[in-house]
Amino acid sequence: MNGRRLLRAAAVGLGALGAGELLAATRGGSVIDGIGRLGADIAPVPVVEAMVARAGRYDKEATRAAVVANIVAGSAGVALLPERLRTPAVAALGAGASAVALRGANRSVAGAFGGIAAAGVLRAGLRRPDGMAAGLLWATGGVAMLAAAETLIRRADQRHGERVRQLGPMGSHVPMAEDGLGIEPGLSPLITKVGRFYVADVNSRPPRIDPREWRLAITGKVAHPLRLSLADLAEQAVEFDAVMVCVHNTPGQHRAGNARWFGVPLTALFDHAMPDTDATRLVTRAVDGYTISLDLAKLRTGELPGYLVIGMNGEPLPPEHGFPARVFVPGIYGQYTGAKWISELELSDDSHVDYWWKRGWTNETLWVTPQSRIDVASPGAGSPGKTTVAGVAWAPPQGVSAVDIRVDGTDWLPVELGAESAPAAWRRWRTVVDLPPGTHTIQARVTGRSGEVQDGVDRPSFPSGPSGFHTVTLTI
Ligand SMILES: Nc1nc2c(c(=O)[nH]1)N[C@H]1C(S)=C(S)[C@@H](COP(=O)(O)O)O[C@H]1N2
Ligand SMILES: [Mo]
Repeated sequence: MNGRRLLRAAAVGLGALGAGELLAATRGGSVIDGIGRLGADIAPVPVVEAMVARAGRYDKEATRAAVVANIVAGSAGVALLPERLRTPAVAALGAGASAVALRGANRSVAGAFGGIAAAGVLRAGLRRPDGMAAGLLWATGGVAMLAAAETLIRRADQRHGERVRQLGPMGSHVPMAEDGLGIEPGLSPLITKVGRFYVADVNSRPPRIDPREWRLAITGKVAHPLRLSLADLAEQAVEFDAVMVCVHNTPGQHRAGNARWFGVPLTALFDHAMPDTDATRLVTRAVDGYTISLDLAKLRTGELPGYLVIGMNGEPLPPEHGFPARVFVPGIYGQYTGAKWISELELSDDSHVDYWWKRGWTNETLWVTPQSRIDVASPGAGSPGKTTVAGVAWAPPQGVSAVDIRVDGTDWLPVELGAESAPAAWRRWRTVVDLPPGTHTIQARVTGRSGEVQDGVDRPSFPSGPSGFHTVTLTI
């Protein structure tokens, strides 16, 4: 086996994947997304953690690129097999790709056909005699078809996004009250705009759910199972401000956003559905197969102040943030707070096993620990020593009572706090410090109203949430 043949087989793999993906994309499906989701579902925790840390906000693009690279490498691998094993190997790849295309977020029969088509093209392509010119054709054809497929899928996503926006306002459009800190360049706004709000989930792309057909099903151990439309829910919804934080938000990162949410208190839904006395957990189940469950008794007493959310910043939930509905408990990390793209709220006993529990994450609901982020550390224009330091801090659900900063590890100094829009929301802060010429480190810490002071010990997200201080370095 020479290198040229391997290269050519890889090129054929790219062409075959392009053909299959394009076929799937004509119906809004995707073989690549299906395989990517399988990867997210089975990757060991260290691999997931490394991916989150390295790929940052481009994790979805990185996943798709990894899928393409693996398919291409796999195709070359097939060419290494003895002739009699190639057909079974390609058939197995095709069957696998079809099966996973049936389980992704936008699972579709077209996706399954795409997997079969890709396998057929791969087998035929590998049979053809060698030739670098042909290889080049396969590769360029493959890239062109992948690009065309990507365009089709993006268009389908855009059309869906527009249909969602056209549903009209979800919540009031009352502007956010000023917090008294005015305009400070670089400081996060009180409300994080959609588009700037982090997106974290196990899918390559959000599921497209048709609002006309969607109903929220409340099932399981209840006296009155319910099926509610978006309009039914909107009638009972209230607005609240809260920060949502991913467990992967190590100090200084932007996997946290503050929004004005519109949702139905879960207690109101329980009043209608009437859970049985032996129901102990609320399982939030999403159309993508993701589940996370919450302690029912704590939801009912308000210790976990949960909502079924249908609006964000006055609009319907955007597809990437869970349209049509998600469960959110302010103060609980995103991974534990409830699913996006809810299909069902099931009242259950303790037998349910959540998505992340199987992967070694704790089955205790993880509270967000208080965190402060430094957004601005900029020397004054005229007098470089006068340095403005500003940022945001959160300690949901009770709220922030103080933020301090320290320079070069010396004493903690209190800063000015912006007004609080709600205890569960983030709060902005600002101060000006005099710094002598040289290089300095600045750290921030928040104290919560519960008395909890931000923990300065650096810990990674896994297994029980991150800690540490955000530290920035600047030179005067
Ligand atoms: N259905 C579903 N819901 C989900 C997830 C998911 O992968 N699937 N990810 C969770 C995680 S880890 C976080 S941090 C939040 C992120 O919400 P956002 O993307 O709107 O910021 O959604 C949560 N809900
Ligand atoms: Mo997350």
